[in-house]
Amino acid sequence: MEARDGEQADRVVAWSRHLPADTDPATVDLLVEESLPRAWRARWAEDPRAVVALTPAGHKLTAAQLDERSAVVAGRLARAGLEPGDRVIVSALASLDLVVAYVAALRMRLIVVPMNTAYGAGEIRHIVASTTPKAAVVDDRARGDLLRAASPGPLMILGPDVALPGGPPPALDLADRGTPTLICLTSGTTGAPKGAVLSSGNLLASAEAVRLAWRWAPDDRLALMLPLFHMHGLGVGLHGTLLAGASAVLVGSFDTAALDHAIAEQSASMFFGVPTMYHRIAQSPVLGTLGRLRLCVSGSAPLSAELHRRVADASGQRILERYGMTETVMNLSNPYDGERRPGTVGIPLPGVEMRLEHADDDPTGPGEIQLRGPNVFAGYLNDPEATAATFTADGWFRTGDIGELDDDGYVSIVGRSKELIISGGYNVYPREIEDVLRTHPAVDDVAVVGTRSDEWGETVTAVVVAHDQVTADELTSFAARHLAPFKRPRVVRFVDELPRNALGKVLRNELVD
Ligand code: MLC
Ligand code: AMP
Repeated sequence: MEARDGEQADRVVAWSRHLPADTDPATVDLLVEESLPRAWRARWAEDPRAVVALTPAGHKLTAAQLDERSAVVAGRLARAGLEPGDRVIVSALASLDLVVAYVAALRMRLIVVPMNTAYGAGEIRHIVASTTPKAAVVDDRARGDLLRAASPGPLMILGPDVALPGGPPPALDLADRGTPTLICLTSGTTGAPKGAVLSSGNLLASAEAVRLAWRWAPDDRLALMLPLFHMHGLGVGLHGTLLAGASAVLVGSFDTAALDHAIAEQSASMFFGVPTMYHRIAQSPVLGTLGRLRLCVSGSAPLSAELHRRVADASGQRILERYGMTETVMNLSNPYDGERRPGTVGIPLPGVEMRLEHADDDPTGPGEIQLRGPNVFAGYLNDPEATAATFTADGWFRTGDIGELDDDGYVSIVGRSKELIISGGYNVYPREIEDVLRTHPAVDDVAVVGTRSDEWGETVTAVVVAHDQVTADELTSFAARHLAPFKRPRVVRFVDELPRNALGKVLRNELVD
């Protein structure tokens, strides 16, 4: 027991390096506000006139308006028959209406299923079948039609303005830390996409951890250019903004001119991006303006030390790299005060415990990153087997990422044990692409791998054995008809045979450049 207490103290010391010097780690309780909606309401009451979100054109939403309008939208949704625990797909670009609709859903304890706006019929069918939604909020009529066609029962298709008849608001803000709040489709370490169920406590703990670690304050303004259908934009960007009582400029999609506008004309103080965005920034005039921001964060994919240095040299901005995952929201981060070490993802965030599980007996080398903490989800929807496989017998979450610790406790991610390609911050699962390409009549065999790319991090590359005349363009177009555009292979290589081991497993490492 004594050893356990000692271990616990080590962990608190490790993450306390994220706290301001005058904060006693013993007083930090990430879940004290119990749920996101309760925490948000407390912020709105503190300063009802504060702007919480604005558009690039300058349209603003105040705390009081978000409180009032989200209650009105909750009244409409309740009148339409939605009840706590019902699932709602949300698939739209960021807008003030979308934020109101999302907050309304969480306040009345609907479970939100975020869905990429690039998804086509096949992906949509899978999401609808696995999450059985009652309603969907979309900003595109064609996507609404695909959703309706995919649904065996009635599915209410709504726009972000939720233009339904009004009704009395239902009970609001009753979520507690255990209330299921998001179902995010992800493949975890293996297999087909599964629904990771995140509770309000998971989401609150992570948002509070980064609020503390990054000194997120009410006068901060985030240039929010990430999509709101993935954890980076939603669980960090939007949840953190509302929790800090701060504001965000909602930019529907990323471009460097829009970032320049948010900094120069709308007083943005922070920017969060994936490495592809920093790659583009580094080649554009906005690089010179980046130094005006209080904080720039990178995550979702590895940021090369070279790009980190290039941005620092040209702008004075030392990007803070952090590491997260859909199932665990935010895990590790470089410190705000103290060294931001290029090529590393820093140290565990407040509340997060991390260990490296070594395949061999060498405790100093790389090992699988395993996590515990209030940020870690409880499991996959209707999939106890996958849930059991992703936790160790003693209750740690297996990330499938391979990490290495340096002498100062900074972690570098040096590989992945899961079959995953990360292109521009989007996850692509080789098996899904291979399954599609195999249905092409000319294809005998195929392996899909990620090859190195300066812009995208990894490029989806198909290595194909074909028995008939077929061109790379033909295969790419074929894939594009069945998959979201970001998943289609950008490179196709033809080979006579795929390298396999004695058990017939493709040796993917031999195909990566
Ligand atoms: C767009 N395209 C991509 C792509 N994004 N191709 C490969 N990988 C991507 N990520 C395609 C488009 O469909 C288009 O295809 C072509 O590239 C040109 O599009 P573009 O206009 O240049 O791209 P753009 O729209 O600017 O998108 C690039 C991007 C975007 C980097 C802004 O990919 C993006 O927002 N990425 C962030 C994803 C994210 O939020 N990840 C967080 C996951 S959460 P075509 O065929 O029309 O030419 C997570 C946990 C954590 O990982 O730790 O955060
Ligand atoms: P997702 O399943 O979309 O949430 O993606 C999570 C995965 O993104 C992690 O398991 C990592 O492999 C990767 N990832 C996130 N942040 C980083 C980072 N800073 N460096 C390297 N990989 C990262």
